Amino acid sequence: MTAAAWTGAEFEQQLRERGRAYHIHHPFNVMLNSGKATAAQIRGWVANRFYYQISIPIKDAAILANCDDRGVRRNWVQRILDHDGHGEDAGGIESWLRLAEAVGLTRAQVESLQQLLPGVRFAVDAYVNFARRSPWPEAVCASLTELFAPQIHKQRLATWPEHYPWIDQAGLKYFQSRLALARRDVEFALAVTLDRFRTRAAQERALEVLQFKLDVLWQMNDAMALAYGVTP
Ligand code: AHQ
Repeated sequence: MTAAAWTGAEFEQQLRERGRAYHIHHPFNVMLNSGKATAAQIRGWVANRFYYQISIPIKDAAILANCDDRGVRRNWVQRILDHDGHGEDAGGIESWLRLAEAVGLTRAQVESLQQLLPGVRFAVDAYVNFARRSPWPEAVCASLTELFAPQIHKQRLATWPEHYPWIDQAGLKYFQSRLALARRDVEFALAVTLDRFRTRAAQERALEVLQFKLDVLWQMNDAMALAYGVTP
């Protein structure tokens, strides 16, 4: 006897409950946002997260390449523009490079990926390759870790200026920009997920996909904690 499918509200609640494994709870992130990080640990985090940032538009282009739904593509294409920039908007990758300069790195150091850790590279590449090889609704579902992202961006904006006054606050623009963009993106991705994963088996698969992406983010922090140390 197969279990009955969850209602939309029950399914959404199941997705949101996975937030307990979000990387806001990782000791490395807790250290960053509680003011205990050294400049070296912050620089390591910014340099390594750059690889995630430049990989997001590639991941989203993989979703577009696999997606046969024009309505979804019309919405999803905006994500690439948000990161790569368009018209007057220099984009999120440029904002991340300004964050790098604000924490004392050069653009060349970050763009060279010289500081990229194997564990970060492999986790991010796993995410991009998942998007390339999986049915596009699964890759859409994987982006739902952003259900929990506004909280982590708000936490940085609320704590970094006080804990790290040496960082020019103009460098925090990326986090500010993501507050609205993450909410907009995740609203659409959630609607697609609720619409496309209908049976209980499909809904359980969606939870597995979300857990995979939560593990990607968690592993990035594991690699950085091992390389740069973590202060509890
Ligand atoms: O800056 C982030 C971003 O642009 C995205 C896109 C989205 C996706 O498509 O998987 N996820 C994501 C995330 C961003 N920032 C992370 C952070 O901690 O700053 C959080 C991350 C996410 O929650 O997946």
